[in-house]
Amino acid sequence: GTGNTQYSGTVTLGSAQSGSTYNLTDTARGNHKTNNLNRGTSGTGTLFSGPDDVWGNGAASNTETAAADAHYGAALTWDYYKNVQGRTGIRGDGVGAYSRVHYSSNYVNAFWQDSCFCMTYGDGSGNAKPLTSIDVAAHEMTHGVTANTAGLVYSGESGGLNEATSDIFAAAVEFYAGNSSDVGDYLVGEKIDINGNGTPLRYMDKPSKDGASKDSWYSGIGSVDVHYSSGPANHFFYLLSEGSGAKTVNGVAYDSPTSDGLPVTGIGRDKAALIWFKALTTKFTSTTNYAAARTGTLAVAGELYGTTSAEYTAVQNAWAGINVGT
Ligand code: ASN
Ligand code: ZN
Repeated sequence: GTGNTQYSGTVTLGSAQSGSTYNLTDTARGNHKTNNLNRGTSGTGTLFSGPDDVWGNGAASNTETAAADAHYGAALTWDYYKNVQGRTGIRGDGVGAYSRVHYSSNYVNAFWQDSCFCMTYGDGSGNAKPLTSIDVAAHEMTHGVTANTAGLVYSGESGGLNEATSDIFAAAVEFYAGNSSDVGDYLVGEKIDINGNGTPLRYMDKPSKDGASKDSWYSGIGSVDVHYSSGPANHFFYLLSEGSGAKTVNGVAYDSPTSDGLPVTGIGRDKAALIWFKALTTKFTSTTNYAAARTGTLAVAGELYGTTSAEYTAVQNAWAGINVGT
């Protein structure tokens, strides 16, 4: 079908047909479905269906628009994990999840739940627009991937690494999408405009730009909210991908400092994301902390590229750049 999304322009959506009715079941992606909660807060909601295979009109006032965005974000995330990381579905078993849109009223968040194997989106309130952008979808679905792999406990340092994993793959999926309306960046939630001034929720090049996230590891970081203790790992990923200093990517200007003042030479986001994914799925455990994440990613870099490689050195230097190891 055709989706007229709010954030990503006109896109192709996976749908199913039953008689003369179409519905948002993505048969090519594990039958991932998108359902309407119609402002409710419980239950699975109602599968989006209708007489034509065109979904939404680009405006939030149209009930189907949020569905088009959510369905598209889920499809991109599915495609990214399958085509780039070799993982088919959140559990790796080829089975799709489902999205619920129009959760509650004036709800300014989105979330993943293991219990329903589903993700849920609010419509926003005031300045904050519906929470259905590509990066938010990828962030939430990645919570499902993390829960079904490393199982990083959602508190303390492991909680920060859990959050960072969702932000890292949010960026990776947004770049992978190559969508000209929602271009790839190292910002999280920039389309939602949650602050009403065009700023994103989080910045990966210098996380402290949000006023709360930490740029570097310190003893005691495990006591701050996981959405802020994620900062150093997001910063690590940026440094490993793009290197330190000033740089413009897809028209967005970044300037990433290092805690040790030493430069980092980036290896590109594809290699950085591969290293993080392999560490998440083969090295990290539920209690992995920052020091163990360093050990795990170095082990993966050694396996993939060798311990004398530029990639291995970059992993070491990026961790040193956020005050983990030397
Ligand atoms: N949107 C938030 C997140 O995915 C919800 C939460 O705090 N868990 O991190
Ligand atoms: Zn999260």
